[in-house]
Amino acid sequence: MKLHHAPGSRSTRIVWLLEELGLPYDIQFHKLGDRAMRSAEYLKVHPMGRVPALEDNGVVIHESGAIVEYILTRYGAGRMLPDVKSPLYAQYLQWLHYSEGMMMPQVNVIMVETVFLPPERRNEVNVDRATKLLTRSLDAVELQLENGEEFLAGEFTGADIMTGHACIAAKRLNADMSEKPNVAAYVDRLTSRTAYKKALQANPD
Ligand SMILES: N[C@@H](CCC(=O)N[C@@H](CS)C(=O)NCC(=O)O)C(=O)O
Repeated sequence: MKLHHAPGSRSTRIVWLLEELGLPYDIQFHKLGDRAMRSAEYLKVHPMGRVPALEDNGVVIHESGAIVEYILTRYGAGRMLPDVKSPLYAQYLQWLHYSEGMMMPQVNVIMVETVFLPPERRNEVNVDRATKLLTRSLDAVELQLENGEEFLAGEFTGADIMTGHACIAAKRLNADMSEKPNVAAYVDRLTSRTAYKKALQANPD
């Protein structure tokens, strides 16, 4: 498997997953903001010139959530994935998709308005609104974890890779966690995992 990865981006999710599963993989490194990500060659891999993308035995797949599902169903041997007949399966799918559907749009706005745009084009109103919405999106995660659950769908699953990573990003972007002790503890639990720490170390030399 060859993973297209840019450190500090969503593709960290896939490195994390591969490390959790102990699967072998190669990384082709990219740099966020680098024009090479829009080269004709890379656009054949990812038509939007984004990461992550995965190449595997002639298959090319992008969208981090789809890649998580692909790896787990193809290579996970039942790990990190509730049985399809279990009620946890619906919960798993819900939290797998919650991150890109409800959280990451706000993360994108904050990143664009605080990092990517030149200072004269930044808009604080957009940042404030996105930060408030991002903080609100964490309420649902707080509720899910309020009965002492450690993870979003039973055992640690692909849903924690997806929405857990979005919670980690939210904390980094100053979403207010003061009234969300369960989310704060969840983020600590995830970031202390060995596989997560290894994923952060995936950098070009
Ligand atoms: N929904 C997509 C989002 C992919 C995406 O926007 N990736 C960002 C990194 S977090 C990217 O590649 N940005 C580079 C760019 O826009 O040039 C996914 O989950 O894979």
